Amino acid sequence: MTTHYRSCPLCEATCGIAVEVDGDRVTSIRGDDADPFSRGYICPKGAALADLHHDPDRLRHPMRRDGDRWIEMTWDEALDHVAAQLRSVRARHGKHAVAVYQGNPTAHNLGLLTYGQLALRTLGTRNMFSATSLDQLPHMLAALLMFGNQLLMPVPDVDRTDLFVCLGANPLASNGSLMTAPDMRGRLKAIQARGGRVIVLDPRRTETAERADQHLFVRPGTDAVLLLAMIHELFAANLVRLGAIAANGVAELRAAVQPWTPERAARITGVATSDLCELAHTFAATPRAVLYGRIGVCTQEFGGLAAWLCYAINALTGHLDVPGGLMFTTPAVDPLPLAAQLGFDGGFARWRSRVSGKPEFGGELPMSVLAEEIETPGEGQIRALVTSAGNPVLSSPGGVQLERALTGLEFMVSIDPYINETTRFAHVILPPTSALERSHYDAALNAFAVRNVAKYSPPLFERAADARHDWEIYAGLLARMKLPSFARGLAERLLGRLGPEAIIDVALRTGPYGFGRGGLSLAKLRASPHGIDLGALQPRLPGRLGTRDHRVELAPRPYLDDLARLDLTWASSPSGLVMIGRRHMRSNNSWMHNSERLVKGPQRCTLLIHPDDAFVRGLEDGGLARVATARGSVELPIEISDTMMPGVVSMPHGWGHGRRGVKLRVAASAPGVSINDIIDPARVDVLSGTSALSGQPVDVTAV
Ligand SMILES: Nc1nc2c(c(=O)[nH]1)N[C@H]1C(S)=C(S)[C@@H](COP(=O)(O)OP(=O)(O)OC[C@H]3O[C@@H](n4cnc5c(=O)[nH]c(N)nc54)[C@H](O)[C@@H]3O)O[C@H]1N2
Ligand SMILES: Nc1nc2c(c(=O)[nH]1)N[C@H]1C(S)=C(S)[C@@H](COP(=O)(O)OP(=O)(O)OC[C@H]3O[C@@H](n4cnc5c(=O)[nH]c(N)nc54)[C@H](O)[C@@H]3O)O[C@H]1N2
Ligand code: SF4
Ligand SMILES: [Mo]
Repeated sequence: MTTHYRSCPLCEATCGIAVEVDGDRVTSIRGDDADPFSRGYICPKGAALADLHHDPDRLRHPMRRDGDRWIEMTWDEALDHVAAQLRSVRARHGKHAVAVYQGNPTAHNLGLLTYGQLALRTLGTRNMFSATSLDQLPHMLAALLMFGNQLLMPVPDVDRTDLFVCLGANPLASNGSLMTAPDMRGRLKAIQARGGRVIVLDPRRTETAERADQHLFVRPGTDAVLLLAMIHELFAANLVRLGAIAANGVAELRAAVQPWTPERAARITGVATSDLCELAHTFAATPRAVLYGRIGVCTQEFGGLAAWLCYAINALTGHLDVPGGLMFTTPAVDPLPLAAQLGFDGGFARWRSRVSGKPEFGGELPMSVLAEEIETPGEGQIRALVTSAGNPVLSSPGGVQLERALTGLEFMVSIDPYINETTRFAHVILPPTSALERSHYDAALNAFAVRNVAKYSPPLFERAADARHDWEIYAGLLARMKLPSFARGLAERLLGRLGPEAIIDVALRTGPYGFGRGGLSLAKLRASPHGIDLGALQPRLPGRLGTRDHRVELAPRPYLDDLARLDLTWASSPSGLVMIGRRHMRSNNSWMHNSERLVKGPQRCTLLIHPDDAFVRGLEDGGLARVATARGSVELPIEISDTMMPGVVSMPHGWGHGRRGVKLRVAASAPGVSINDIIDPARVDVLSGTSALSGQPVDVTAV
């Protein structure tokens, strides 16, 4: 029996885990008490890493599809075939005919972050897609327009704040996002223990709200109105104090908030005028306070505006770049220069999508256009698709339309360990090693951590014979693609042999903690298996800013222009039933329902509805509801609960495993239904192109 220490790569919390191994079996996974960041915390998903590793449904060899049958291939056969197919499509239809979709685990996988990025970006296609446009794009856009770099997203300094205002996030279920902070329950308790307060604004009284000092229901999609009115009140009460921040746009912002009085906002948001004003005053008056907004503010019709205003309100009250406020990190591996070198450049609306004219962001198009770009004939049509660590059939709105589109592709390859709702359409699946067979460094998530930390995890198991890491799959493909110039030379000669560790070592040595004797290096991290704490967050402005004049932009033009749309939409008060999502601690997007230990217990794919809304529709707890939109309907069990705001229902995403051809034996036993089958893909934040996952109008009836 041996114990290995490493980081859990499943969510953004990056918990330290202690994995006990007997031969080639994992016997237990616990929290690592000696990890300086997570201090022994672990959630139920951490232990499920063992299930993923041992899962008999996890693919161990490349697979080729022949109709409904899957046939094993050797790696050479598979990589040769995939490269030849992609080259053929490029030769016949041009480079934009090959589309790419990168999913969420990319951010948790060093090989995908480095080699995957490089390989996919060097394809040179405009049809790049990722989970970004189903997720944090509005935050990235705000970072680009306000701070001058799309990766410069500030994080809440939870460990030193005295007032944590949480808008559209449920860290007690999600374990935090764009806020890497293991054990958020403990960290929020610590705020309260030092006399501070936690305030949650959410259409559901969530797990986080239950433990907060105050919870306010806010109507889905109205956060921008709420924040505008709070800023209106700040100006009206003369409470705007920028502190040490140098910023442009204060006067423009002041003018922009004038129409948004607290009284008007109350009618739209459902937050009482007195509560809204009190919140603004308390926030301004608390020296160490932070307002943190996450996916609930991003993935809605006004996600762009809301994400901007979340950052802006912190800046206006002197809570940006100060301890206890919203801060920029100093990660040991700085992703800003690294991303630029890997071809991940910033930019917005430099071009628009072919069919419906949605804006590019960071070289990617929003997921809301993938299906139409495949299905609409003409110059520039997508003919081939590479999916990498993603399951867009379940994770993007319009799942049914996307399924239809996928069947029309000339070629599809998926780099993925499972035959799931998406990859079953691939012609070839290239499965990577399991997370326990490869090394790990949180190159992305450390940049959003509430403390500066660094930790390297070596591979735990010797990889299975004939298994390939994600990075090796990409290196193999890139070499065989015979792309012109740069990529080919670099990939074949250099990167093909080095591996992602070498990139991290160089980045560590040249990073902020690397220089001089005793500086950080991979060797130093190897000698510290529990990880190294590099201290609390430090003020970074103005040096860190990428804006031309090194000042924060408080009122970028695209946002001011978008206010007219907000005004038009909320000319009348909201009505009708709308739907939101929710996350559960024992689930992780769409791909962890094949773990017995995680899915056991009561069915979690249910419809939450307020008692009054249930009563008028004759719905009974435990009965079956039909939830319908113009896109179709799904049926699922009803859970009546006063944790819901009246007028709002909730169902989780990532379910719907009952589709034909899915090879997930455990998930098939409680398949659930997919919310994204009925969310309208045309509902987007028009400004940023991000899908509006939240606030979908629905009809609910008893079955
Ligand atoms: N309605 C609704 N839709 C949503 C959301 C919502 O809140 N509501 N949330 C959105 C958000 S925030 C996100 S991030 C997306 C997620 O959307 P996706 O990223 O598309 O989906 P996941 O469910 O994370 O699927 C991950 C895929 O990666 C594979 N995988 C896991 N680990 C690895 C690995 O190491 N290497 C490789 N190559 N593959 C791997 C899994 O088998 C699975 O197929 O969903 C979005 N969709
Ligand atoms: N257990 C688990 N953990 C996860 C994931 C998972 O699937 N399961 N997914 C991971 C991923 S990919 C991400 S991006 C993060 C996301 O992490 P979080 O942002 O914390 O995500 P959620 O838990 O979905 O919390 C979003 C909250 O927004 C609320 N909400 C919905 N619409 C609105 C609105 O219009 N306004 C406001 N104010 N609130 C609204 C919802 O009720 C919900 O409570 O979680 C990550 N961690
Ligand atoms: S919270 Fe759970 S899933 Fe996330 S890193 Fe920690 S153990 Fe892993
Ligand atoms: Mo996400």
